[in-house]
Amino acid sequence: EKKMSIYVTRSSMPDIEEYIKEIRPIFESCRLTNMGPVYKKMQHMLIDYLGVPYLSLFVNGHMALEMAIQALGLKEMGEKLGGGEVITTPFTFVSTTHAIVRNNLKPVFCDIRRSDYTIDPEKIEALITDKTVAIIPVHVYGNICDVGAIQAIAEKHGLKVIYDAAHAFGVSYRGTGVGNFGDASMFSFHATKVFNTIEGGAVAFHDERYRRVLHELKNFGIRNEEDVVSVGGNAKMNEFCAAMGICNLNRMDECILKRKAVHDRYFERLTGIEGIHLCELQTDVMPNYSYFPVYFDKCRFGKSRDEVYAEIKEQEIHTRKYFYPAVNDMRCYIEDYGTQKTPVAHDISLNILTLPIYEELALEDVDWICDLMLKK
Ligand code: T4K
Repeated sequence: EKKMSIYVTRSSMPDIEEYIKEIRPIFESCRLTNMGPVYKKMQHMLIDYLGVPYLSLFVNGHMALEMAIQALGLKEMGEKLGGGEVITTPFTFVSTTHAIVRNNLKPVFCDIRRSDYTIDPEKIEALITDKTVAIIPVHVYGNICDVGAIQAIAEKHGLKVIYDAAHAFGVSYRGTGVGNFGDASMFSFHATKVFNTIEGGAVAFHDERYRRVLHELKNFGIRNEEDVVSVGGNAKMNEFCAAMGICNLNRMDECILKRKAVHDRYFERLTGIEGIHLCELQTDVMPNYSYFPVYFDKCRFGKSRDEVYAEIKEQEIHTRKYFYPAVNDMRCYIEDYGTQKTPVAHDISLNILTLPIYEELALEDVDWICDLMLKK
């Protein structure tokens, strides 16, 4: 019997009737966008769910990050210094680096830790110069960075911290929502994420001053009909996306539990296999099971990451090499950067594979994927 294709993820979908119920008032009122009532309702629900003081919703995670950088004034700080630098990691989706560069800032790539693939705090200080304005670390795969160490470095050197929390929706550390760390955190609500609004994103922050700034930046800098105060763009979340968010947020806990079952099954099947390294759950952290990365050591496992990827793709199992190439090795960055200075990120990007994980993935399919991978 031919099996269906399995992809690295599959969007979480609410019941269609429930979505229709949420969008009916939008049809009736003809209020489709520009921070309408559905936007506001979802914003409040999310502030509650994420346990953050302030949250601004965006058209996607990328624009949320670009505008968080803008709101914090990093570009202007950089210009005063004759070109600002931002310390970040190359082991991420390219969006993180693009957001920095598109703000006329220079990314400075710091290496990552082997344990959880987040920025290595011990390597940050050596990269700080008199042009450094901020650190933009990534809670990659939903793993929380060493927020305490990063905060201490930032305070010592007077730097801003913006977290790319695109993968970390709903993750918390000892009961504190991940969006509370640093000056701001960006979340992505893309279709492929644990929580989706089709396309969408948000910036969480705790300084009330950023509320109006972000609100204006994503709406052309308009304060009121006759007053435009900044050179903003257009990055508002529309009402249909917000309605999708409301439906999906109602199912969040159930969705995370189902992901946990998939995660636990992979763990059970792959723990202790020679040459396979799994990402341990972090202590005191409530995870969201957003990705399931596996590191392959070809010498010990017998097959390389690329061999496993190709072999199981033949069976219509589409894993992904998140994140390969490392950003500093991408065509648009390699000339100026390259991975020589970030050997750990380089090695991880060459040998890591993210396996399918989503709510609807059957445990029998997890077993099947493991059987195929482990076949000698
Ligand atoms: N920072 C980080 C660390 C990020 O990971 C991301 C996004 C961002 C910033 C920026 O946030 P956004 O601006 O995107 O909100 C995907 C996503 O497009 C992207 O959101 C995500 N990271 C990245 C890690 O993955 P691709 O190029 O791998 O997507 P694609 O189209 O190949 O989709 C992957 C699989 O997902 C498909 O094989 C099937 C499934 N899928 C895809 C779509 C589009 C669905 O089930 N439903 C869908 O609608 O980038």
